Amino acid sequence: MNNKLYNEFIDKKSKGIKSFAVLIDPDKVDESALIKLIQISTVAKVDYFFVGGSLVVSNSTDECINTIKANCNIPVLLFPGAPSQISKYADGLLYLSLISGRNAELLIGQHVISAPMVKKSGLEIIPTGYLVIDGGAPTTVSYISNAAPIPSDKDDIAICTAMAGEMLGLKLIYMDAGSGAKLPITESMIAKVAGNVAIPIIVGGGITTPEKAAQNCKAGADVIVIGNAIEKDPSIITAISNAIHSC
Ligand code: 1GP
Repeated sequence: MNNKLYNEFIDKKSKGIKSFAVLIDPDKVDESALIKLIQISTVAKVDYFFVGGSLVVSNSTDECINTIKANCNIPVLLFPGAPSQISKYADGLLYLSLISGRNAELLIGQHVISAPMVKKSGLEIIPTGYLVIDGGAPTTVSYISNAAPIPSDKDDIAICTAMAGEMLGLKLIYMDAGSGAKLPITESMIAKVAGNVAIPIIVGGGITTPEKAAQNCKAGADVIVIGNAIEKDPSIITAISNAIHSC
């Protein structure tokens, strides 16, 4: 298995270079909207496309990724809510374990069931500790995961969870307030987690402005993920990308 994407994450972190990932839910874009999104993202120098969601009901993940691959060179990482969303056409897989929850299925159960299929996919697998943080409203991820999120003001729980994930050998930490969160994760929590683990940190959920994206980077996020706000207005990609890359 190659480690190209992960080595890039590590290299960028060591140089303090921040990245921007545009999250695409295959259920929510048709082909012409997707092509427009790809064009804007290419010009804006978006670093990654994350593809997936807590609940993807259409069967269009392969098609979505093939459209991306046919139209740009931006790497595609799967961000799956379930093994059914795995596509061999992507470049890598965020192999998520929901370490903030206590639902054994999302910690290890689904991984066991899908292990042969995941291995056969040939994807670059990046073991990722997934922390869901309370974003002020029930989100799809909090409902589907059937697991309590970390309270937004309990920085210590987030720190200890991320530390445990790192010591278990996970290679990335993904702090997520959930798609469309009313309250994005606080800079205080991001900074404290970043101060206690050495692995790269992805932050997403409810980020809607360039200012917030930049503040999150300054607090210690290495990758900012935005989905919802871009679905509403893809033209914000440019300003957000500039803000992140100026940090
Ligand atoms: C959700 O982190 C992502 O899992 C992105 O959230 O859709 O709110 O940007 P938004």
